Amino acid sequence: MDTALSVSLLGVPGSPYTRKMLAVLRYRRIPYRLILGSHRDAPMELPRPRVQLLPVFYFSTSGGGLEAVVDSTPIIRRLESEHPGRSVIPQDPVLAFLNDLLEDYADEWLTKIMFHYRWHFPEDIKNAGKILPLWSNNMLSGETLEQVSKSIIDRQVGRLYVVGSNENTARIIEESYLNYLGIVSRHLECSPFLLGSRAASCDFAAFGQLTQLTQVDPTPMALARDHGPRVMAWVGLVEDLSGLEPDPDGWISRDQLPATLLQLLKEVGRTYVPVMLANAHALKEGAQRVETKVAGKPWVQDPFPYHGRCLTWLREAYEALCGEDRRRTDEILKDTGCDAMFQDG
Ligand SMILES: N[C@@H](CCC(=O)N[C@@H](CS)C(=O)NCC(=O)O)C(=O)O
Repeated sequence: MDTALSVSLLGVPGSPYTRKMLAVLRYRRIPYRLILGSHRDAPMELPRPRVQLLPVFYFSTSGGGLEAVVDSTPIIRRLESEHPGRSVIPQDPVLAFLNDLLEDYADEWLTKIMFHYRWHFPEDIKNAGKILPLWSNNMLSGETLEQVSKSIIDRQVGRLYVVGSNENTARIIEESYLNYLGIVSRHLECSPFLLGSRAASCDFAAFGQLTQLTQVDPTPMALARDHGPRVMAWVGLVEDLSGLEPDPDGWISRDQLPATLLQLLKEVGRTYVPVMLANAHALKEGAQRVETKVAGKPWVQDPFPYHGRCLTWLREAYEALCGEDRRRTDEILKDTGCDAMFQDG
């Protein structure tokens, strides 16, 4: 397979992170080749990644070979250095930091909402059980589809606990989706993207999860239609931003953040922050369970080592802010609840 001329990646339409990366590649006008499928469908000659996640990117190595890389957030930063222009990372260090935070919130909290709705209610389970196997092989016979559907449902419903979706947390997750739809709808009334008139990586991260929530799974799709049609429409727009000409001055000003962005940061501080902090605490103590409260309601889940690493990366980004940048960041985060992540380290 000729992988030299373009970026090659392996992924499927039902993977929010695959959708995130495809939208980044289109917006950035980076030629790419999508190999449709999961790990078991990957061509034999391609290397395997260390962790079996989607999407997998295949990058050329200096020795003329290929390396298989996963994890969308660092891949976006790598693409920035290898393909200049049409950047999705704001230059202002304060905005770049807010972008990191909002990208991680989308990747790690919105995905809880996505996975919860996909595998919690019977109608959604039935829908995903049919569509996901067909997205891997659309010529499955009806009989095989029944079998594959059953096994994927058993596996994924059995993994709800991984994202922290359980009877204790279901209402918290559902409430946070409605809050998110409300805040982002109001934001989009005044701004095309989260950080201004040009798209940032945090937009693409949100877009990835929202492709599933607003276009695939029936329950969250109906909620988006009723409570966030503007968000639903935005997802259709962000899918292909290849024609958008980014204005060099299109980022919001660090000194005039829209009120709706502060509301979104408060929502981040209300949900994702206590869970990330409690997770880090559980990992440090070697505890069996993460236990905390979100808006006064109990949140219980298994510890998740990857989230511990996300928190470390965010803290490193915060520590790298100097002088006036740090001061302004602190001012923005104050009263959002997000400040707790950077005081506790
Ligand atoms: N942090 C990773 C997360 C990637 C991820 O979780 N991918 C999902 C599909 S969207 C996956 O491969 N999950 C493993 C599985 O379903 O077995 C990223 O940003 O790329």
